[in-house]
Parts: sequence; structure tokens; C-alpha cells
Amino acid sequence: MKRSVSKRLYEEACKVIPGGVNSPVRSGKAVGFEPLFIKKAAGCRITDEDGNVYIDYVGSWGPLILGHSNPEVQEEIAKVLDRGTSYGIPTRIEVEMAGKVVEMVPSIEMVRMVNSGTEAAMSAIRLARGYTGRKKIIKFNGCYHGHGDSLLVKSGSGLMTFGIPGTPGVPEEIVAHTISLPYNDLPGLRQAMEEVGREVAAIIVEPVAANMGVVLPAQGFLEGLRCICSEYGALLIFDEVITGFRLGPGGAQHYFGITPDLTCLGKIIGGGLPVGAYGGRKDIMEHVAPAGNVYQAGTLSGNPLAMSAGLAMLKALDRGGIYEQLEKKNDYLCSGLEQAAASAGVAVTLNRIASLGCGFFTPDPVTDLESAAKADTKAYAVFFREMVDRGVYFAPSQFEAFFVGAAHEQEDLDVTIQAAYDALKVVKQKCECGL
Ligand code: KE4
Repeated sequence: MKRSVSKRLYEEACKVIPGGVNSPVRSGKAVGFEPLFIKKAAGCRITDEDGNVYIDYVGSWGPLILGHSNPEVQEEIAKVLDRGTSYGIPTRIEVEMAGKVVEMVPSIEMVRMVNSGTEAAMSAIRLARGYTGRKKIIKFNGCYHGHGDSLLVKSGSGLMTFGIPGTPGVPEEIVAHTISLPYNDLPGLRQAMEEVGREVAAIIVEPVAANMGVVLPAQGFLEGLRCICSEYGALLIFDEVITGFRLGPGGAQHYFGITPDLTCLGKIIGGGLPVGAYGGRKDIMEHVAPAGNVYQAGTLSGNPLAMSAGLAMLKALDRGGIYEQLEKKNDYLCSGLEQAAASAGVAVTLNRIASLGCGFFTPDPVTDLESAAKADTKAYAVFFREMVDRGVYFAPSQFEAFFVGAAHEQEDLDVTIQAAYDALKVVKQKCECGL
């Protein structure tokens, strides 16, 4: 495929943007690939500046569950555009959006809009510390909760992709109160809580980890977190930036039947525009300024343009019937990918749930960061490049999820599976030759 325009744009971008990208995971560095520059997108397809078309399984890293340029979402955005984009003064649509989130997410009695998942997670942490008067936070290795200082400890996503253990610029004093433990290890958590449990403000978790690839909670893990938090008076925070509205209208907390104290949201809630949110028990949320003293603010929080996109998406998702379809499509795709890997004789462990998945290039089960890290990233890089050359765009990292959306039709899935048969044969040849 000719990609000369993307190549030129990348060269220009690298002169004025760090690494040529506005977010590290978009860089193709980890898979030996210079990033595409996208000109337009519709449905499940993206078109690059050279006119090449790809079936897209990144979907802006999760938000576009209904596909690119969804007519309902675009229509609502257009309606608001005529009236302006942001006032910095309350609007009717913010009340409607908050009401919709409270209606859809079981544990949320009150919610505050912000502009990203990072803001949602860092605000929830601050609120938990302000509410409990405690300092320590427990997270899990390989989970990623945005780039807020106190959560950049053994994180997933771009930090795992590029092997960045922590990050310069975060003073040790800031992360001194952050403890990161193995995901799915309840005994390890119990031991830590026996030592510091009364100092722990919150345990924050991705109820399905999707930033070290996709790793499912072990049987009893989430229930265990709930019990332990209640036992020690720590708050349970579900970071549902990916799973929220992805695993169903009520997210992972409804899917698994667990009630967190606070929930972080992002991605889908913005319908493709910048929106995050955090919410939960009213007695906790009423500590947030100006109702309470825990300060958090945002110039563009709740802006009517972003609210219109997010609300349109939530209403469409809440109409019913869509999640069953998404799960069927993902099951079909994953089965096809597994058959393609078996046919090529390439070891792939495919973790999936609802419309989310990840194929790890390893024969062994992947249940935490340690087992995820054993995946053959070189093999994944070959797979990624071979698939892109066949018009299929997966995440440019072994440690990111793929997302199936409502716009992926049977034909798109079949094209993807056929491409995988061919791509995995190349992986086999290249990996056997040690290339
Ligand atoms: P944002 O600040 O990127 O909106 O959200 C941060 C965040 C928080 N929590 C979870 C569970 C997340 O997955 C994320 C962001 N996810 C990554 C992709 N795995 C965003 C992609 C990027 O960094 O460009």
C-alpha cells in the first residue's frame, strides 16, 4: 500500500509534536510502523490521506461503539452547533446527561462531568482521599487509569507498550502512597490490607483490565475487592472508562453484579468528543465543590456540544438489542481468529468479553501483567503490519484491546478473518526464521 502522504505528514508532525503524535499509543513505534494519518471515517472504515481504506478495530480506543460518523450522533451535534458550543454556564443538556448516567449506571446517584478519563480517575482519587481522610491508594499492575501523577505506577497502555516502568517527572513523594499489586491476586491484596488497610482511601480497578491487553477478572476477584473495601472502610472505585457502556448499558458493575462506591467513565460517554465523568454514592459525591470542599473544576466540563454527542450515543445504546448483536459479532470474529491461528500453527491466546478482545501471541493463559508480558511482541508486530497491508487496522500495540462495533457487518468480519489467515502464515514463516 502507498502511504507517501502519511509518511510526509509524519515527518512534518515530528518537527512540531513530540513523537509526531498527540498520544503515545498512536505511534506505531512498538510495531515498527509509521502512523497512518486519517482523512475521514464512516461506519467501521477509516480512510488515510493516501486514500487507503481500512476496517477499524480501534474505534478511537473505544468511544465509537456505534461506528464512525454515526448519523444519530452527528445529527445531535449539528443541532447544538447552531446554538454555540460552550458557555461556561449551566445548560439543560447537562442535567439530561447526568440524569441518563444515573439511570443507566446502577451505583451512580450523582455524577460530575469532566473532559477525559484521566480527569475522571484523578478526581475520584482526590475525592476518595478527601472523603476518607486517608492517603494510600491501591491499584493493580498493568491497569491504566490515565496519566494522573499518583496513578502512573506499574501502569498499562502506553507505559507497558513502550516499557516505561514509571515516568520521570513524578516525584517519589507523589507515588509514595500508591501501592500496585498483581491483578487477580486476592491473597496478595489481603496481605497488603492487613498491613496498611486502615490507611487506604481507595482501591481502584479496571473491572475488566483492558490496558495490558484484555484480562478478565478471576472468579471471585471483584466480589473479594468489594468485601475487603467494606471491611477496611476503603472506597471501591471501578474505572469503567473502557467497560462503561461497553459491557452493557450498566457497564461491568451491572454485568458482574458488583456495586462500587465510585465509578470513572470516559470514551463512549462522549460519543467521540472529549468527555469523562465520575460519580457514585450521593453521600460521597456531595463532598465535591461547590457542594463540599473537595475541589475539582473544568472550563469545558459539560459543554453542550460534547454532551449532545454523548447523550445521543447513550440513548441509542439504551434502546436495547444492540449488546446481544455486538457480542455475537465479537464471538464470530474471535472464533475466526482462533481458527486462523490454529491453521497457521501460531500460538495465540484470545481473551474476550462482550465486544472487547485481545489476541496475545503466547500459548499460555493470560491472567495478569506477568503472563501478559510473556506475549511475543515481535510476532504481534508482524501480525499488525500484515493486517494493515490487507486493509485491517488493529491497535498498534500487543497490550491494547480491539473493539467490535455496531458498524462491523458480517462481510467486514469475514474479510478480517481471511486477512488473518494470510497474515498469520507470514507470522509463522517470519518467526520460525527468527526475523
Ligand atoms: P483518557 O484520559 O485517555 O480519556 O482516559 C484515560 C483512561 C482511564 N482509564 C482507562 C481504563 C483507560 O483505558 C484510559 C485510556 N485508555 C487508553 C487506551 N488504552 C487511551 C488511548 C491513549 O492513551 O491515547
